[in-house]
Parts: sequence; C-alpha cells; structure tokens
Amino acid sequence: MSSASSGLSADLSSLRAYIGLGSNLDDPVAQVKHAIAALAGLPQSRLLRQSRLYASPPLGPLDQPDYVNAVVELETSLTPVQLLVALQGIEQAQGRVRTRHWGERIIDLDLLLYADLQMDSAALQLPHPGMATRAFVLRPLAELSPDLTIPGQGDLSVLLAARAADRCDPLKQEQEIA
Ligand code: A4P
Ligand code: MG
Repeated sequence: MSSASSGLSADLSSLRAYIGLGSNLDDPVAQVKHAIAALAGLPQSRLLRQSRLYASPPLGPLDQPDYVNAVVELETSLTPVQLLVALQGIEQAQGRVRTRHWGERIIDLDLLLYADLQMDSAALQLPHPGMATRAFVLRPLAELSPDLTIPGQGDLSVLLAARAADRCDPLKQEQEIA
C-alpha cells in the first residue's frame, strides 16, 4: 500500500482480491447469485466486477451434479484471514454442509488471489492451491483480468491455454436470469 496515498478509497483500490464461487446443489444458479450479493455487502470491501456464470463437470467424485462456477473481483481492506473468515460466514449462512472431499456442495467460496500475496499457512494458502489447473477458475478469471500473472504460477493466458480442452462454458443467458 502506498504511504503517499491519502484517502481510504486510494488504500482500498490497491488491494484486489479474487473469489471463486462454486455450487452444485439446491439451485446452483440461485446459490451463486445469492453469494455474490452477500460478497457485495461485505464490510470494508467493494465488489468491482463479476464474471458470467459457467457450467463445468465435477472435479473429484463423478457421481455428483455439474457445477455452476463464477469469479468476482473485490477491493478490500480486510486482511486475507479476515476475508477468509467472512467467506466461511457466507458459506455457513447459505447452509453449507461439509461432506466428502471435493464432494457436492451448496456453496463454496475460495479466496483465489489477494493482491500478489503468496502464503502457506494451515488455514490459508495463496494463491488458492489447484487454481492454476482448473478451467472452472481460470476461464471466469480470464474474463475479468486476462493479463493477470498468478504469483508463483505464471501468466493466466498460458495456464488457461493448457486447459483449453476442459469443458467449462458460460451458461446461456436465459438460464442466468433470476
Ligand atoms: N483454505 C486454505 N486456503 C484457502 C483459500 N485460499 N481459500 C482452507 C479458501 N479456503 C482455503 O476448504 C478446506 C480448507 O481450506 C478450509 O478450512 C480453509 O481454511 P473447504 O471449503 O472447507 O473444503 P473444500 O472446498 O471441500 O476443500 P478444498 O480442497 O478446498 O476443495 P476445493 O479446492 O475448494 O474444490 N468441480 C467443479 N467443476 N467446480 C468446483 O467449483 N469445487 C471443488 C472443491 C471440487 N470440484 C469442483 C469444484
Ligand atoms: Mg473450498
């Protein structure tokens, strides 16, 4: 954060975070939209942009429904851990129940990127582990910020090209209308 910056908005604008959303239970389109609305209401934060909603086959156990995925961009003055706790609060408020690893879920909110921070603690890893190989993260992220570099992983455009064969398509417009 620049010490020369003077107002709160200048400080906020220097901290960008990207959140990945995923749902494959209980009306996934509505669940993702509900979570985006909750993200827009987070304290000390502003929702900047949201991707379209995408449909993708499950990563992990195949005997579960396809997912709806999206990515949003926030500016925030919450710390990374405060933001993670806030995301978990939104998951709980929407009734998320943890089942099997990579199993079906009402809503999953992953902190993908927080500025250019790299960290590896028990509670929080940044960038989110696995994001660099997941088309359902890379494609909506590239819709928002195609020129991003993922810290420790390289250019988003290169990472995305490596997943070109993976299925992950924007939902048709009529499916997106609430
Ligand atoms: N954690 C560490 N770093 C982070 C971070 N950057 N963001 C810790 C969020 N959480 C982070 O997460 C487990 C623990 O990760 C948390 O306690 C947190 O402190 P969780 O949400 O409780 O459990 P999870 O999501 O089931 O586990 P995991 O391994 O994080 O799964 P993923 O990676 O989130 O993948 N297929 C499709 N098509 N689309 C999907 O969205 N999602 C998953 C879940 C599987 N298959 C999918 C999709
Ligand atoms: Mg998760």
